Amino acid sequence: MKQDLISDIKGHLKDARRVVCLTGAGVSAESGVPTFRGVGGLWNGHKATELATPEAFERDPKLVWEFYDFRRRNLFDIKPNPAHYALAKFAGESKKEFTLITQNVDGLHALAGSLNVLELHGNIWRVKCLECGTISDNREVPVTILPYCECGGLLRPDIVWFGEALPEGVFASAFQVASQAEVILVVGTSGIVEPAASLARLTKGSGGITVEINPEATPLSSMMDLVVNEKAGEFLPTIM
Ligand code: BJW
Ligand code: ZN
Repeated sequence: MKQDLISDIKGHLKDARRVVCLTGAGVSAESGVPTFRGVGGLWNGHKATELATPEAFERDPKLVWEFYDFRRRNLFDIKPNPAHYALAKFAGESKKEFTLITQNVDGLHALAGSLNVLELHGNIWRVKCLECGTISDNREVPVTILPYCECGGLLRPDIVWFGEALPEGVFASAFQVASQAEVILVVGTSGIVEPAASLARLTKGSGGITVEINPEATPLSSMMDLVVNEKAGEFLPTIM
């Protein structure tokens, strides 16, 4: 059964010219990064999803920065896992038009060697000024709390919180490649956060093959052409 799935997916990948992979927190789970909605998605009694809002930052920027400082400290020693490396290798060697779209802000795909990753939800290693809008790299660990811009404005993580628009150019590119993909691999995402989750629907709607890799079923599972209930780091290297 598993062998059949592997050869089915390999066949689809071989035939396709345009391939997209959408990843979520599950792709970094085997590196030791907690997922959002799984065990470990709590910090000091706060749900990660409750701190990742512009309202939480407005109410208590120090608390929200402490949460991101904790996440940065955790990430500091963390390495990409075989899933990140398999995707980077596929992009480099397959001669396909391959686009990696991630919801993750951890930067692990780039660390594994993936280029031009479309980061839908921003990056934890960048900051954005609330006053002048300047976006800059900031790899401080621990981060200064509270950090300020040269202009005097408060800096926030350059991350897309609930209710905020995704970076326009990034989402437009993701929308375009997902609409044109012949195969989309949806890896390690609960598929409940929009508009990211709809990228798989776009591919399906334009006749592409949809493949989900996730140890658990998700709301996207029923529309997928192929579903593999395996861990990304164990399965991706076998198909890529
Ligand atoms: C494994 C594994 C292993 C475990 N291998 N797998 C339509 C309908 C309803 C609501 C909306 C809608 N459109 C928009 C909304 C609102 C909202 C939304 O989607 N809400 C839903 C929750 C209901 N969306 C937004 O607000 C978005 N903005 C927006 O739409 O703006 C519109 C607008 C337009 C113009 C002007 C203004 C506004 C923004 C969404 C931003 C999401 N941000 C976050 C926080 C980032 C901050 C941070 O990192 O601190 O991004 S939320 C959080 O969820 C994070 C993630 O990227 C995202 C997705 O989570 P993900 O990756 O799926 O993780 P988990 O934990 O949920 O799942 C992990 C999975 O891995 C599980 O399935 C496991 O089984 C699996 N797994 N181990 C493979 N080894
Ligand atoms: Zn500024």
